[in-house]
Amino acid sequence: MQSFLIMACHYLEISTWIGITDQAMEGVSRSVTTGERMPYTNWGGPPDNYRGNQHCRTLNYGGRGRWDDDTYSKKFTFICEVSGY
Ligand SMILES: [Ca+2]
Ligand SMILES: [Ca+2]
Repeated sequence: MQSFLIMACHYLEISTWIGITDQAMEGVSRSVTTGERMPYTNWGGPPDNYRGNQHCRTLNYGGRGRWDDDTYSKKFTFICEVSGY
């Protein structure tokens, strides 16, 4: 999945929501769509769960393809996973 996300965001240099969250269990990244675990270690900044309120993963923070955790209330470009294609 990570390689797809990097390809999809190749020309973007802005933070992008990628449909992954640790809302259910802090520190455990899972797909919002499938619940599949999405372990990842190439963070652009520490996944610090700032103020206990950062449960969404973004791509392209601190370098292209790198992840960050952030709050739901921020507005970023997004990528959604759909089935049936
Ligand atoms: Ca979190
Ligand atoms: Ca953070």
